Amino acid sequence: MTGSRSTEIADVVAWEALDSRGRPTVACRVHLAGGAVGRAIVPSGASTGSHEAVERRDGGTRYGGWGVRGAVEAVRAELRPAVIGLDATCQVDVDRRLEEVDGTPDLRRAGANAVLAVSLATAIAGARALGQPLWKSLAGPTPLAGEPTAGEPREPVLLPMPMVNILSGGAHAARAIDIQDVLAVPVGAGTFAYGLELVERVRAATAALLDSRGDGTGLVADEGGLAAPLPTNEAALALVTDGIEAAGLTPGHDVALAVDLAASQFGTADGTYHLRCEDRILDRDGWLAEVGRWCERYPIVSLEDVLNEDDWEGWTLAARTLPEDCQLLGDDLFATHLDRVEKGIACQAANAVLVKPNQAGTLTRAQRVLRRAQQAGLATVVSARSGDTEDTWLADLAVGWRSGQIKVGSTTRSERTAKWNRLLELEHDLGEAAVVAHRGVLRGQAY
Ligand code: 2PG
Ligand code: MG
Repeated sequence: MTGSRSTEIADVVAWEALDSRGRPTVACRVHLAGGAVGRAIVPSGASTGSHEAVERRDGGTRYGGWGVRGAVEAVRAELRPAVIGLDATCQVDVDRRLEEVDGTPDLRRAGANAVLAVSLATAIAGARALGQPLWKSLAGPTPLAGEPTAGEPREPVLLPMPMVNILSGGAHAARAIDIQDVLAVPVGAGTFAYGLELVERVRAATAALLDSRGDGTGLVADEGGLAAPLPTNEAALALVTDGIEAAGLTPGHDVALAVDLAASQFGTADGTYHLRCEDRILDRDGWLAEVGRWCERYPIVSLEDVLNEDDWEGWTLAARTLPEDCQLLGDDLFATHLDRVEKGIACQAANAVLVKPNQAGTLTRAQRVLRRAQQAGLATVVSARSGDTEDTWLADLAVGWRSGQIKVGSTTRSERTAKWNRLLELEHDLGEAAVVAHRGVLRGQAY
């Protein structure tokens, strides 16, 4: 479909920017014929799954090999000419063209970072041209080829329940402990703003506890959370649960725990799990039994990447043996890939899907994954990356796509607060037209 002239892509500009870890990343501006401009900067993970769309990095010595000049050049020389003239409000068409130009399933040739930069900046430019906030232009049913992205949002608008990083280990905190993130979920909050207030109270109280125990709070993890070399992984769960109590809140009632185990990071090729900070190696059954005990002792409502990313049989077993009321969330397992989500649905491997646009490579691919998961009754969580940027589009995705949950990192550091602040703005502006997701969202309810 050829859009009205004003929404046609007139130019695409890309350059090398920095992410929150100080690594280069692709930034992009899409200019439309009518004057609207969209700008986006691509995030990047540290504990990347092996089935993600592939970022293009320069290698060599510059920036330790993390440079993206090649990806920027791919935008200029290949992606730009391919999308000029397309209608920015027909996201499916733009994304399909980008995928065709790359020509590889995982977008490794031009680079998934190059492709996503154009995809995102197009969506933002399209929304501007329509005079709509981004969340609104992303709302409505999944568009088909040739259909404009915008649709009428369902009422009430659903604000996501936040999942907030309190303490980190693994790849986000120099492997101080093995599990990657202990997060707080304000399950008892009736508004987004109050939920954020509760989890910030928990972060501050947990920091004070660490300080009083002499473990210090000088270390800041990649996502702004606390980092401390604790003696065991379980100690991290105990610490944050104590933090909830120290904040004057009831664990499980006001604020519960979510854990991103990121088990592929310490799972070994022979199927065992190597807990280095405890000097223990467990087989799969032993590891699942350990996690099951944690669920009995601590108010855990969500477990992410509990097993290795390719252990489908193990995941099905985990879904049968871990507490039924716990969200079993696949990140590296699904890698925001439709085929992997289909497989997960077929073998009942998990009951929730983490959606990261840069794992998919285009917004359309990410949206299809989210819609398919929701259609199958799975819960969905949109997620930032550990190397993120000041952009706020993820907050708008969560609202427009009715993800129900969002994971952005801590309540500190501006690349994190930018997204929380955008959600606070939306809650303020939407007033009674919006509700925040209630705890049923962890069971795939409330879309
Ligand atoms: C994760 C993400 C965000 P990374 O594992 O869920 O916390 O981390 O971006 O490093 O993959
Ligand atoms: Mg994860």
